[in-house]
Parts: sequence; structure tokens; C-alpha cells
Amino acid sequence: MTIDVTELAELGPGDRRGLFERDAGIDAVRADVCDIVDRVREEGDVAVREFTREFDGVDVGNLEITDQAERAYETLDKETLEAIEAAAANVREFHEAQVPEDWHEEFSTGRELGRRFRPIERAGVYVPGGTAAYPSSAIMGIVPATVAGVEHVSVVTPPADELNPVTLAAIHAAGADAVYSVGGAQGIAALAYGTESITRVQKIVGPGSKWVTAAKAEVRGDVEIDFLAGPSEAVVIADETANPEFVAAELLAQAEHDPNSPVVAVTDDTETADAIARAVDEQVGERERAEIIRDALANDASGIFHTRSMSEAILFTEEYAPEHLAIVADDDESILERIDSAGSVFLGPQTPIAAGDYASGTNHVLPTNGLPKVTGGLSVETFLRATTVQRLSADGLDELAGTITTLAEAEGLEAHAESVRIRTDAEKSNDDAA
Ligand code: HSO
Ligand code: ZN
Repeated sequence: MTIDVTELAELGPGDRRGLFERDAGIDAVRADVCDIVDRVREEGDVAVREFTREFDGVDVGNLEITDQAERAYETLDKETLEAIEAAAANVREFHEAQVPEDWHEEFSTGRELGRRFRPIERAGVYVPGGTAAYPSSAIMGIVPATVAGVEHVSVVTPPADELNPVTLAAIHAAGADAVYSVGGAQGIAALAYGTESITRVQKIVGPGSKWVTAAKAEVRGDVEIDFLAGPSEAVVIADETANPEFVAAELLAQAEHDPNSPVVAVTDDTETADAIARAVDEQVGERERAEIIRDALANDASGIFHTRSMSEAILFTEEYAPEHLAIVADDDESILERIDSAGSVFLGPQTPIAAGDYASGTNHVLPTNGLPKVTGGLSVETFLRATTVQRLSADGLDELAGTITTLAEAEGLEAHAESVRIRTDAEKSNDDAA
């Protein structure tokens, strides 16, 4: 069997750690990445070109390839172009529905408070290359930024002797303003600090290899980032109504991303567990990326687990906090009710995770490694900042004066207290004169 069924209750502490303490695997490359980032920061384009020669084996001419992306878009075959446009339209529609309205409200007499939302000015999107091409990630990173109203959206993507035309076309279709042929840690450093050819940005988003992720960790602080994401992961909660072949196909789909992609099925039904294991076994040999999938299935954080109850499966999932969660069970909504920690949830037998990966409209740039416990995925808000606004009337200030001056004096900040009193005293003498 490619993958065995494990009784969840019988897992030892070491196995549990393997499941729940996943990490982005960046520690091993951090020292090297630190050197790359420093050199790009100090030497700009020269260092970018040198690292590109060393790591990508490419002598880049112009780093900027914005025109090339436009040409790729114009010359792409009709079918692929229509798929890009259809996916981008759904992603745009879903993200437009997220745009928050500015608001203000009078909470008590003369105390008006509100929030307003404004886009950041310059965003950078990392579009991965590697063993698969990722035009979909271009859409997922760029579209929310444009919907938020970001004025300059720069993209970096790894160079190649022949750049992937679908990725380039998607970058253009999604609405990037500038595209640069630089990948890896050097791409992140260039966006973070700027070079002669690449303007620095205020926030960097998007998934990438462990070098990219380590570089994002390195530049964080000097520039905002979305979050540190590791390889794709999925948990499927199944009950006896689930089609085991569909469940197996879900596991294999996310497993093909990376040998370190953790994929899990958890079910309270013994027969379903066995049937999923058999289906995985049958399907894996038929997949083009079978080797990667086999490695992913052998991962410490992968498995097919049988639980004694659905509650046990739910508690497991909550602790796992997966990037993707598919719930294929009769009472999927009530199971969902009991789960707070997942990046993106897929309900019912006809909702493959691939729908969210490409085309339904939700974003596929999602937190992994348990990060769904503290953050959601990429959204319009990623590119907005909220400002609070307030106005008090004389009555409104009067109402608050005692509270403010008492606390200000408790802090030893007498001038703060005075900035209130100077107003309330003036009001009082006005009233007395009237
Ligand atoms: N599942 C990946 C996104 C992706 N899948 C891109 C296919 N292409 C990370 O959520
Ligand atoms: Zn995927």
C-alpha cells in the first residue's frame, strides 16, 4: 500500500508532533539567503545579475520584461487566453465584494468615530516558476491589489531561457504595471530594497520556494509581507457518504505540488478509510507527477486517519489548521460550524480544491504550517490600510473630559490633561458670559 490507515487514537507524541509542528523548512537556507539579500541591498542590479547567472543559469539582458508580458498576452492561443480571463474575472468579482466601505457613526452625543480605507501605493508580487508554471498565482496575487486600488503593482518571476508564455500573459491580464525577470531570494531583495532597474515596494506578497520564503522572513521589518507560506497542504474530512475515489483525487492533487506537501484524510468510518487508501494506491501510478506525489504521501504530516467519532476528526483538524480543508460529509455545515482554523474550506462532493486553486474566485495564496490559526489568506485588505477618524462636539468632549484628565494625570502626562482643560475651561467661561 502507498499509504496505510492509522488509528488516530494510537498515535504517539512523536507522530503527533510530525503532524502538527510543520514548518516552512527555511532554517537550512537562512544563512545563504541572508548573504544574498545583503548583497542585492548593497550592489543592486550587479548582484541580481550575478545571482541569476549562478542560480538560474541565465544571463539576463534587460531585467524589465513588461513589454514581453504584453506580447505574450497578445499572441497567446485563444483557449488559454479565455481560461485566464474567465479565472481572473471570477477572482476580481469575489475580491470586489470584499472592498470595505468607509464608515463613521455617532456612538454617543457629540462623539463621532469612523474608519477609512486607502490602498498602499506600491505592491510587489512574487510569481513562482519552478517545476510547474504558476499563471494562476499571478492572478491571485495581482488582482486583489488592483481591486484594492494599488497604483503600482510590480511583479518578479524567475528567469528562464524561455519564459512561460502563459504565466507572462496572466501577469499582464491580471493588471501588473511592471514585470521583472528575477526570482528567488534575489527577487525578494530587489523588491524590498530596490535596485537601479527595480523600484522598491511597500509590501511583498505571494508564495515561492523555501529561498523565497526565507528571503521574505529576512526582509520583514524593512518592508511589509503577507505571511510565510510553505508547500501546499490539504485535509479532507470524510464520512461514510464520501466517494473514496474523489477523496483520493483531492489528496493526490495537492500532493503533486511538492515532495513536502502534507495531505491528510480523516474519517470516522473504517470502510471509507480503507477505500481511500486503496483508491490512492490505484490512482497514484497514473499521475504524471507520481514521484513527487509518493514523496508527499510519505511525509510525516501526511496520512489517512480513522477516528472513533466525527468529533475526534474535528478536533484533529482544528489542531492541524490546514491551508485547505475539504469537508465531504452529510452534515458538512455543522462540521464547519465547529472549525475555526483553516485557510480555505471546500464543502460537498462537487467542490474540488482545484476550483479554488484556479477559477471559482477565492484566493489560493493561503497560510500553511498552522498559520490559519492566526491569519487568513490574501485578500483586498492585504493591500489596504485603515485610518481611524473622529470628531467631538463641545458636549462630546465634556462627557469624556474627566476620564481623559484622570488617566493622563495617572500617567504623569500633565500636558495631555491640559489640552482638554484648555477647551472645557474656555467653554465654561463662554457659558458663564452668556
Ligand atoms: N494549491 C496551491 C495553488 C495552486 N494550485 C496553483 C494549482 N496551481 C496553493 O494553495
Ligand atoms: Zn493546488
